[in-house]
Amino acid sequence: MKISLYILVLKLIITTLVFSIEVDGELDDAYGGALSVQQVQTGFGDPGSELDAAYSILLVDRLYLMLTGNLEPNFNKLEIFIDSESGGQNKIISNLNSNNDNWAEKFDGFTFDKGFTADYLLIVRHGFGSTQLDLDFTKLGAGGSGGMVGRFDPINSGKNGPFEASNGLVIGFNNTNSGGIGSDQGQRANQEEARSVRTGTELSIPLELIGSPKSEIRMCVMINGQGHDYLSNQFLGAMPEWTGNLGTDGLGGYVENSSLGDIDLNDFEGDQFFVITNAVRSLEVIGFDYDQDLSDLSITWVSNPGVSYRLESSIDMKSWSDIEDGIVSQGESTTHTFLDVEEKEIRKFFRVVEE
Ligand SMILES: [Ca+2]
Ligand SMILES: [Ca+2]
Ligand SMILES: [Ca+2]
Ligand SMILES: [Ca+2]
Repeated sequence: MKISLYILVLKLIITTLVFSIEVDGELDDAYGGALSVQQVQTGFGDPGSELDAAYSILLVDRLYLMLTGNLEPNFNKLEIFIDSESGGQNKIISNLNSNNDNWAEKFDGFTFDKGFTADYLLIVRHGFGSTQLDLDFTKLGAGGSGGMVGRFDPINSGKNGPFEASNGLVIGFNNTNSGGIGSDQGQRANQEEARSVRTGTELSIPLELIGSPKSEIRMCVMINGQGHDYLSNQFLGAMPEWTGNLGTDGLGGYVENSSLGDIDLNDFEGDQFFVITNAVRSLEVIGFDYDQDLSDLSITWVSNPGVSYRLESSIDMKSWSDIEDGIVSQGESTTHTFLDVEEKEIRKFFRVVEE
């Protein structure tokens, strides 16, 4: 017999289910597999600047992004273009955009692959005081705006995150990777090594900030030189084998006082963007059943494969105690059953925590 009486309790559970993504510049298991892996060794030094792989997960109202690799503290720019709305710019037109950090002037005429129309840009600069990270956020196009939303110092603050910016973005940064891809510029990267890197730049982006996207999100990630005018060969989606640094002109040359207008990503094989198709995973308990005859209590929740969970209970929602841990995920949903539970014992609050 299933009792509807506990629907009230169920609602309370929904609000307290917790997934554990820590924004600390370190890859969490909850991300799952890589969405994009580097194909070419870096032309920006090793250790220097490299992009090994990209991971992402959407949870409730946030997009989490983990870019493994390194960013040299010489003002190299990590540029993350986001296509999360219809419309936007397939070709960057300088005077349609906010020119924070002088990016728009330098990208004037730059063209993305067919199918990518940029709506937002995140810039991570590394180098001020040799240790600091600056974060810029830009909404492209008419009515858009851009500027610095935070300055953080992972080295001197003694932690890798989370650091919260003024607009709700959260960043974590761990630059200690010494493995991953090598620096024989343009040669095929060892993708197994690239996948083994677990540190780099991690971001938590409020979905509201990027237009509350309802369908897939596309990202074009690249590492640029200090003036936004000398591109490396480090892109995700990755450049094809034998691609060296693009430079200013797409051929590796530096052209003073010029833009990246000669660069058209359609000229490089494959898509230099990746797609985040994960439907938003709601933190949801989907079943709470008490069998009065057998005195069995079953709790079912939406789960991630390959992780484990802990169930906790509370009588006041303030202090919580473990009732079971190490519950191995059963896949897309997980059910845990407690046998012989007295009815008064279920008049409590329950919550599920990802371990
Ligand atoms: Ca993390
Ligand atoms: Ca778009
Ligand atoms: Ca490396
Ligand atoms: Ca391309």
